Amino acid sequence: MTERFQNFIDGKWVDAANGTTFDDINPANKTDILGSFPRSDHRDVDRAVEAVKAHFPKWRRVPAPRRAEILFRTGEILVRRKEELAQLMTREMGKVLKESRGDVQEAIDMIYYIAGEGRRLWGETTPSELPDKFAMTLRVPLGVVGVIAPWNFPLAIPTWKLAPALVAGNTAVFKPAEDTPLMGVRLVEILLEAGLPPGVVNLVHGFGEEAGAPLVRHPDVALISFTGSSEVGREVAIACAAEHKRVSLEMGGKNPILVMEDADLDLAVDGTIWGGFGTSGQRCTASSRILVHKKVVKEFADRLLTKAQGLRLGDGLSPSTDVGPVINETQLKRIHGYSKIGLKEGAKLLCGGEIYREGECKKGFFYSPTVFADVTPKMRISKEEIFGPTVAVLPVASLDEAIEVANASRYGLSSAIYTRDINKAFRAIEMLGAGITYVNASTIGAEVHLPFGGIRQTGNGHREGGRQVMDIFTEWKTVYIDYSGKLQRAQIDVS
Ligand code: UN1
Repeated sequence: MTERFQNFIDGKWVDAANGTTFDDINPANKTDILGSFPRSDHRDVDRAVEAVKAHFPKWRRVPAPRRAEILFRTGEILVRRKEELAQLMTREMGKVLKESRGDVQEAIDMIYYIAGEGRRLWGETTPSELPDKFAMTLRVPLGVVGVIAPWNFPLAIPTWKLAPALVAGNTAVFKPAEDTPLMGVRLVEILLEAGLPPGVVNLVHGFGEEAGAPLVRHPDVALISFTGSSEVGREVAIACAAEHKRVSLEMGGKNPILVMEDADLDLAVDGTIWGGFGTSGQRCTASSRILVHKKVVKEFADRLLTKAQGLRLGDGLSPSTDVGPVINETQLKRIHGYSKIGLKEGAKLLCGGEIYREGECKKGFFYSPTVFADVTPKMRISKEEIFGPTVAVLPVASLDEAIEVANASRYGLSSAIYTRDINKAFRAIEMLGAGITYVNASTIGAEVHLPFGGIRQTGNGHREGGRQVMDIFTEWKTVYIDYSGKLQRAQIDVS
């Protein structure tokens, strides 16, 4: 029988108020159901917000180093259970086991890093313009925050959001993606085991329109932290604006790799394979546009083709698998739709372009690693985020042209350049319009202690990771202390 999982609201594991459920399916084998989960609606969200709101006054007064200890313990449990969680993640989400281990590791890294903030959370002191007066700034929590997480990093991304939210003294309602609800349950269980008081994080499962939207609209939620598509992000931002609510958005990407004529081509091919087909291309940082100098584009494409054709598709739990399934049927069809668009637009299909149904793979949602050559900047496959194992190779005539094409995108998350010329590397660092630029490395693999985020339609000015993440989850409080014992007027009592 299918195991039945629940929401965690007000200290209890409970079903959705409406009693309905949805299934959690292994994308490598759709007959493997991991469990059923509550299909929540606004009633569950309202109860969860009310519960965490009631707990906020107490939690904010727990000293930050004590709050951080709970995070350190959470990290220790994750370290202990890393392998088991990684296996479950692969079963739930599909990515190959070594990447699931990386996902758990990224959660551990973020939790340890942010737990350190418990003994920092620095403000500033600065001289006052008046004598016998002291001035300083403090970070204060916002209150109730709403965390809406994606399925592609089912443990890492929720911790990017929950760890800083909690260390700063906020309470949170967490809605995991409907494709990876079990990882959400495990994370909340582990937080509770580590000593998090039950009212501090509530978990509400469900779909965006039914459970996400009421959270976004709820007047008692001070901040929405969202990772997902730019289309949904826009809706989230509009709804938040109506409530004057703070919103942090991490959205799409169409990340370019520039390959210059002097590049180490094998290195650039390896970076393209890893960035384009790792996680089956389902990262917002995935390398999806490869802008190659025309002097080397033929050679590059040949070598890329050989490597891409050598990739083995299969269940991510099998050690021989290079590329796992994509997340679900809708995405599979969408990805395939883009291959048809690419062909119609006149791009040259070098490999892939089809739903892969060999052997055991017919049980799941597999798409062949796909490479298009002779792609031009105007084609939709070089402009729109596909979020699948599809790479477009575009020939360019110079570094300047490559930068121009790279920047003519509605997105601006990650970027990379392969070159042995330090002048070109620095030009790219300066000119590429993206939140992240790699030199001689692929577009994926950001580290937790550096800011992560993008420009244009990728983000809305915030950065996750790094100490910068604390600017999302705290409000600045400015404090003046006048110890002169008399009325002193700023700007007026000047001598
Ligand atoms: C994402 O795809 O949403 O840099 C995040 C990377 C990972 C995070 C990706 N550390 O690829």
